[in-house]
Amino acid sequence: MVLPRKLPGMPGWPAALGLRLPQKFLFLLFLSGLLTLCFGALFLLPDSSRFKRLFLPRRATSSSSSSSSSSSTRDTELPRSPPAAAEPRHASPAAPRRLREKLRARNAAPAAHTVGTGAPRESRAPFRFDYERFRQSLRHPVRGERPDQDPDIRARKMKIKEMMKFAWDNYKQYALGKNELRPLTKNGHIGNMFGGLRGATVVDALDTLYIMELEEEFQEAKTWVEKSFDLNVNGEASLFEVNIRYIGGLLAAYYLTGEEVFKSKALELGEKLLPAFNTPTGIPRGVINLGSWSWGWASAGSSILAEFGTLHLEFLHLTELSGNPVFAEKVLNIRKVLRRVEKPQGLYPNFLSPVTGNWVQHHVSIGGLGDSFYEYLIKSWLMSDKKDSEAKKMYDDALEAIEKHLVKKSAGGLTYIAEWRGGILDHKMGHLACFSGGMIALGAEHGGEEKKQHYMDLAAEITNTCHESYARSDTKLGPEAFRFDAGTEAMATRLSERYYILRPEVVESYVYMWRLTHDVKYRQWGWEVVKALEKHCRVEAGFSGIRDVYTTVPTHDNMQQSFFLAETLKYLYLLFCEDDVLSLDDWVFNTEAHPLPVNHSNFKPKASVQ
Ligand code: DMJ
Repeated sequence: MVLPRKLPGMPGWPAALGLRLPQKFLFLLFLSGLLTLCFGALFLLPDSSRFKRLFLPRRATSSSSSSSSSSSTRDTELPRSPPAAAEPRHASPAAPRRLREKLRARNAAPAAHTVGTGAPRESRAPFRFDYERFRQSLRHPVRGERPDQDPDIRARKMKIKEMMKFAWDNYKQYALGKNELRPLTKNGHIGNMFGGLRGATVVDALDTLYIMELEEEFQEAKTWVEKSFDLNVNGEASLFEVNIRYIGGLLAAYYLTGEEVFKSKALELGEKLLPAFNTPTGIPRGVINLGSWSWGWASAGSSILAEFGTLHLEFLHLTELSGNPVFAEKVLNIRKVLRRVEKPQGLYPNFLSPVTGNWVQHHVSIGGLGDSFYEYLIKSWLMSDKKDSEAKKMYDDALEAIEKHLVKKSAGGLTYIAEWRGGILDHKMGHLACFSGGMIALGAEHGGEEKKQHYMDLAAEITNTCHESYARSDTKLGPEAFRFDAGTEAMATRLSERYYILRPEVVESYVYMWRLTHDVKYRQWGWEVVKALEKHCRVEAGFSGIRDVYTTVPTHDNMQQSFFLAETLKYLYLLFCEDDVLSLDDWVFNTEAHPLPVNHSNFKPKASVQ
């Protein structure tokens, strides 16, 4: 500290008090402490304090003056970060102020069910999502029988409903509260993907039960969530799996029914996922310890594209429902890192270091490890009511690179998407990659006429190839992966790739192709799957995967996967519903087939009745 020099003939004021040097020093120290204290206290005054407004610049106080100007009214309506004490633990170092401002600007745009549209509120009033307003914004009823439906089509739909009831009843009887049913041994399976969370099948099944109007079964599932779904668990969980199955399932159940329990569980669980983002780049690691509020890392290494790239839809809805911007900030930051990193040939490799933000190795795939990242780009754009043009551009560019480098035609004329290993192609397509027919069709709808036709053709060709992988097997179910080499076309060549675990991706593409073309072959292909499931996968106490699709005396794997109820049966059912049941105008499906609503930005609520 520099003390002012005493001028000749002018006693300094501490000196004027007759103090010695050490005393002067202590006095000044005390004085500066007092000043700091007074200034700091200004920030603790109530927002309305006139005194505060006198001393602090207008911006710092504006959130309090909600009624004083239209812009500040909007400001108070925006989602707010939690109190300072709650946030730092999760605050990513890479979540800059600009991002927050962007998010605020986005949320300020008028939308059907966006935070920030409503009458001015008290700045401290708790945030409440307006569910009624959201329901009004839907353009179609979410479910329900259509009286004029063709009786044969209706009968098929009812058959699929019966399959769902059978799958649920057996799960309930033998495995309720466990994650999956083991239908041969008639017991439950817990596994290690969900970090101690239980009831994956319950949460995954909720919206399917609701859509199929299995009312009693839906109530059973809801009661389990209310009474037995425990979030205070300890253990290592996959961030991706917890997000797509649990968060996605709960969000969809809330939006469909308005039952608060689903919303509060989703938000509580969402909070528990936030420590995963505490990395130098803000790119989350794949595994998180749900019991720990600390860094919670269970594994080192790289993060997987399909995992950190498959959070966007759910996290935006967590912000939408809570008013807390932190969730959206996390995923917008992921977007930013991905936009900046250099893409080899325009492609996105599957592994990225959460520490450096660089690719770890150059393996590119639209199947496992990459798949739903691309899906979430196009669906982010659709979910934003086509406002998120950044996502659309990233999707368009990625698809162009994929088409240029990975899309191939076999000698027999089948179009497929190969995998890429540092520039060398692996002529293999995984079952997981078969969702891409539906995705490309969904995106094609929104290009110009020429592009639209081009991408619809590509989507149809890929879906046809995936159908071939089913048609060429003895069970009429498809293998985990199929190849196009050494004279093989659309068949597995390795023993380890012959299994079928009740996966949905092929029927998922049938649904999109059906809804967008109304070509009846997609319904026929879907019905072939129903028959094959009944014949080869239905056992006494549920449905089971099989170990080899190329033999008609199949060996069962004794597992009824939760995604069979969330996705496979839901997509099959929707294939035989009218288009306005979970209409694509109102909903996007997350990668576990949980419907999340489109944010209708031009929606005007009905004038309120006086
Ligand atoms: C599901 O959990 C999701 O569809 C995920 O995106 C990929 N794998 C399974 C189903 O095969």
